[in-house]
Parts: sequence; C-alpha cells; structure tokens
Amino acid sequence: SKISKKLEHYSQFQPSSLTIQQYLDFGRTGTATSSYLFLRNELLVRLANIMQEINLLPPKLLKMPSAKLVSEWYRQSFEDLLNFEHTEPNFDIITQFNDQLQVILKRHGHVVETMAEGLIELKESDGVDIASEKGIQYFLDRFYLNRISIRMLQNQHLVVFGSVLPESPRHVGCIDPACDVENVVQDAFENARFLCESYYLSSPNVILTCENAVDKDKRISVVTVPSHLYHIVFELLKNAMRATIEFHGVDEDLPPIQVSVVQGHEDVSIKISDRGGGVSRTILERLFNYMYSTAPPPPRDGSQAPLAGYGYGLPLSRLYARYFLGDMFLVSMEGYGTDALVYLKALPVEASEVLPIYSTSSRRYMTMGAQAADWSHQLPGHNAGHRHT
Ligand code: W6P
Repeated sequence: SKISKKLEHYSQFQPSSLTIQQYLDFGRTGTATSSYLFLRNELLVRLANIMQEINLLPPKLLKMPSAKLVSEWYRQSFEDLLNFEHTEPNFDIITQFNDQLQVILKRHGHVVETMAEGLIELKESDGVDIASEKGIQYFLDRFYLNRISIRMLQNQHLVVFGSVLPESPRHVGCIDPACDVENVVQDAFENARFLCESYYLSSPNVILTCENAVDKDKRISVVTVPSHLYHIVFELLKNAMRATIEFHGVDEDLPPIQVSVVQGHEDVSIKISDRGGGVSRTILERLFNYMYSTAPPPPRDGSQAPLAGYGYGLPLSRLYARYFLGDMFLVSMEGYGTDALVYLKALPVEASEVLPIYSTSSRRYMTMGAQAADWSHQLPGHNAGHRHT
C-alpha cells in the first residue's frame, strides 16, 4: 500500500538530532515556514523509524488490543502528516498543519498508560520469557525516548509559531534559557511534600545546598526544558520521602533528605540523598524494569493515590535526563539509604538529542532469541526460569 511504501522510504533516513542551542536559535530567528518544512519531514522520519521497531515487537505483544491501538495511532498520525507532503507552505497550510499537530499530540496523550496495559495483558495471557523481556525493555526505552523527542518538536513549534502560550516571556518555546535549578527543586519539593503529607500526615524535611563551582556568587542556572527537570526531581523526591517514612515510621523523627546542586563547567549535577533504608542491588535493578514495574493499577475506589508507586516514574525520568545527553543513576546501600544522581549538560551546544535509529543492530537486538550464557553464575533475578510478579 501507499503508506507502507512511504514508511519504508522515511525509515531509511536517520533522524536529525538537534542541540538545545539549535532549538534556541531556531526559536529566536527561525520562521514559521522553515519550521513547517523541517517538521513535516522530520516528524515523518522519526515516526517511520519507531514504527519499524514497533513491527519487530514479539507477535504475542502486538496481538494485544492495547498494543494494536497504539500501533494504529502511529499509523494514523503518519498518514495525517503525509497529507502535507507536497503542499506549498502558505498561511492556510501552516495553520492546518498546526491544528493537525494539536490533534496528533492529543491522540498520543495516553500512549504510556496504554502500552502498560498491553504489557499487563501479555503477562496475564502467559509468562514472558527472558529474551522477550529484554527485547521489551530495549524497545520501550527507545520507544519512549522517540516519543519524548516527537512531542518536543511539536510543542516547540506550536509555542514559537503556533497558538500555544509560553510559560513566561523568557521562554523560547518550552526551553528556559535561564532555568533556575534551585527554584525547580524547591517547587518539586513543595509538591512532593504536599502529596506525602496528605498520604502519611507527615513528611521528611529537605536540606538544599547549592554550589556554583564556575561563578561562586551566581545562582545555578541552565538552559533546559524545565518541565523535564521538574518531572525528574519530583519523581526522585517522592521516592526518597516514601522510603524515609516507611523505614523510620510516621511518628518518629525523620532524617532530612539532602539535596545538593553543583554547577560545573561541563555538568550541572544534582544529588538527592535519603536515609530511607536503601534497597538491595537486585531490587534496584527492578526499579528500571518496565516488566517488573507493570503491576495492575490499584483499584480506583476513591482512596488516596500512593505517594510513589514504582510505576514507570523512574525509567521515564531517566529517559528525560538522557534525552539531552544527561543521565540519572541510583546508588544504594541496603540497610541505610539511597543516592539519586542527575546530570545535565551545562552547555546548550553540548546538549544534543539522543534519538533511537532504526538500523540493522536495533533489528538484530529486537529479533534475537535467548542467548546461551557466557558467564558461569546464575542469572540475577531469575529463579529456574520462573519469575515472581
Ligand atoms: C529508595 C528507593 C528510591 C528510588 C528512587 C529515589 C530514591 C529512593 N530511595 O529507597
């Protein structure tokens, strides 16, 4: 069909990775027409690249109704954008294109929840072997990173050249060229504390220390997407608060969560340290595993949502950190506490998008069956091929 020919065509191109600096420059000096021309092609390329990988998912998973639904959303959006392929840009076309982008953003609004349902359906239908689980982990990291990047392109275009309002006059699209990291941490803390208080009627304090190692009298600021940074820090603080309270008890004195923010020449680093009893390395690994983290949602009986559910919060936060070449690590001492480390690129010219590319090696990884062990020890977290849930 026409769509599969186009899919094959556009998936042969590598996505163009942009730096935060390029997003800024384009937001300041670009035109609606050039943005339209770039997005029309780039969105098709990024969609086609990930759609080829969707097709490599285990057939068992692709047959699940929710996975079919997600796959259909991608096919529909690809088709919608193809309608603009040979149009001459003018005011009318660009307005139609912007309206189309809003429709696409809305269509894909619940992709994460819907894919998670697909995994639940898969787990319930039969066990998932280790090879499929690894393939699914590999795929979902790439799939969600691709999704973050596509939404970034669309949002940026709609704020700068469309009718979506910026968060402040300083913002260039969804980028804050002078994002005050301390303010974002403070904001995330206040909201995490509110949730913690409403669930446990208690919350640990946070001690925030900032050190600017580049310019010691200046506040720490970074060119970034504040909503991404907020998402990451909020998630980590919720987990740190929950661990602290569950380990020490609501009625005891709670050790504060220590947050330090340091501006260096290359990195801005954020460390969130709790004394919430820590987790073993086995458990730590599972915190980033989509399969393990896919539990049927708690019954919606009007009772309060738990503070931190170990849903997809942590793996998605790590993707937000990695998206512009930052990273996130958890380091834990079982019996004591956990450090969460977040790194951001300090320089906008170095912060470039990390994008999955459909290639022979991604194809190989996704379609590879179980490999014979090449180390003598038992596989961690796997008991004789059975897994607890
Ligand atoms: C814990 C487990 C965890 C996950 C993420 C952040 C902090 C913490 N603390 O015990």
